[in-house]
Amino acid sequence: MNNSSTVDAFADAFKEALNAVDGNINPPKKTPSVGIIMGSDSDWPIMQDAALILKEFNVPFEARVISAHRTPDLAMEYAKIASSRGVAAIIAGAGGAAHLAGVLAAHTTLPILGVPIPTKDLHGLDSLYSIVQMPKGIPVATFSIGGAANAALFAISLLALNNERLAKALIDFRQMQTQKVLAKKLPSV
Ligand code: RP5
Repeated sequence: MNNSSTVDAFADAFKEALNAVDGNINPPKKTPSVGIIMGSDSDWPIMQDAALILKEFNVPFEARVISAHRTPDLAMEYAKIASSRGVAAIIAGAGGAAHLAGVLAAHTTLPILGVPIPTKDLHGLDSLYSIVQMPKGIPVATFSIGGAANAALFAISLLALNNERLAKALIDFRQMQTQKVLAKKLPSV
């Protein structure tokens, strides 16, 4: 087997494994447009906000636990073949020494959207600094601490560049938000 067929065989086996492994929260029926990756299942209460937004916009996604430190090979392989699997953007959430988004970005030119997870000791500032301070040449778009919903909306904006349905859905979403704000009432004093 030459080098490239070894890589192809590995990629095929990996693609199969991706859809079979437990912990693949949303095994995609359709090709996933967005990958939601997080360093631990403890990140899910934050990262599910991204999943809920993508579901609301009917964007196919997958959600998986992959750790930059504890499953480094998987992180690399996920990023390497994401584009060939139809993934157009990856939302990566991690807490503490949060290298996941940067490691994924090192192995793909797909847009990587980093979500700093709040932490007990440093309240997510550690996660924020770890994700936002990428070296020149390997960008990660960094969102607010716990900002998974905005990361998903940003991913949808990227997809909407070539998708009229999503472009219109984003406008509708903004209009709905406007209506909600206009309908707010303050208590009387
Ligand atoms: C990070 O370590 C994860 O992203 C998570 O935010 C944090 C703690 O992980 P667990 O100890 O809960 O698995 O890698």
